[in-house]
Amino acid sequence: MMKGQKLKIAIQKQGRLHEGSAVLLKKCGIGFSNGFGKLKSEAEDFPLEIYFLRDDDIPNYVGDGVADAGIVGENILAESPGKVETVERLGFGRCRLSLAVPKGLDYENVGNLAGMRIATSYPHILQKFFDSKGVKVDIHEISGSVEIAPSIGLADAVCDLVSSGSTLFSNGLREVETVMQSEAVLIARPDLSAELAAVLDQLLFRIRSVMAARENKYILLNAPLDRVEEIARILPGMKSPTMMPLAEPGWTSIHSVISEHDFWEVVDNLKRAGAEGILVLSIDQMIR
Ligand code: PRT
Ligand code: ZN
Repeated sequence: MMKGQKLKIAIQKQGRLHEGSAVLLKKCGIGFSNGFGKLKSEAEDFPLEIYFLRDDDIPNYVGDGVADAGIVGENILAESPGKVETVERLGFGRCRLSLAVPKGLDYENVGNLAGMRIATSYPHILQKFFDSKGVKVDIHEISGSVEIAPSIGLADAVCDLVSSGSTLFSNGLREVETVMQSEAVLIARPDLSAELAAVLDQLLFRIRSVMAARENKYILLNAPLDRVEEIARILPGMKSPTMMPLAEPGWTSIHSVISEHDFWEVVDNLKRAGAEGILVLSIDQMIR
């Protein structure tokens, strides 16, 4: 494996997806250096070559076969769909592409925007959105600082990426419509050689283990033996909870894995059922 071909993966050089992409690869046990100004880096212990690029360029590099795979926001893919396959959603870089209007503007539905000038860096996605609603607008493509367009008289409304909403708020804009939801995704060329497809599969296996771990917690607790049955019902675990006797007679320690989503509810129920000394740990990888 180490001697064969290397999979070339493109990640954002700097910006909002850089950190998440680099941390994900590192959690997959893939070590690499990304020194300032570096264009590419070889992984130390995995047949991977990492390219550092601008996010907008990643789908094209992968589509043209310069890179084999990449990590990019769905918003970028949707704006310029190319010859790439989406392999996995990665659960970070979450945001939404939204329409926003000046605070004072009356807004009830998209029909209110008919005939207006709308500034955006996502003209294709936005055109499709308005076509699907049967509303005609005047789309102005601008490449950055979309949020200031209304205040300088360049547009009546905007369509931009939003995460916390504070940029819109501080520019006197009100979010009125979600055009699309987005998160980082792993993309790949559809025509990978069998050898590189196998490397991608191996990488994907690790990525899925890291993502599964992120959504789960390891829980340890002590319980009186006469409460074990009730507690086991609250803790489904991966198969069934592990039990280990405590030195104190009549007590046992119980270990299990719980989902982060209903975490607090489970902990409350455990306490009510008589669990004590509850410890919760995060998990690095979870192999299924
Ligand atoms: O240099 P390069 O071209 O690679 O980077 P870039 O400046 O084009 O992109 P970058 O780093 O800003 O964003 C990369 C990707 O991160 C985007 O394509 C999205 O997939 C994702 N992402 C997630 C976001 C945001 N959240 C986000 N909030 N991208 C941009 N924003 C901007 C938004 O445009 C607005 O200016 O943040 C501002 C809004 O944020 P809030 O928190 O105030 O709502
Ligand atoms: Zn960009």
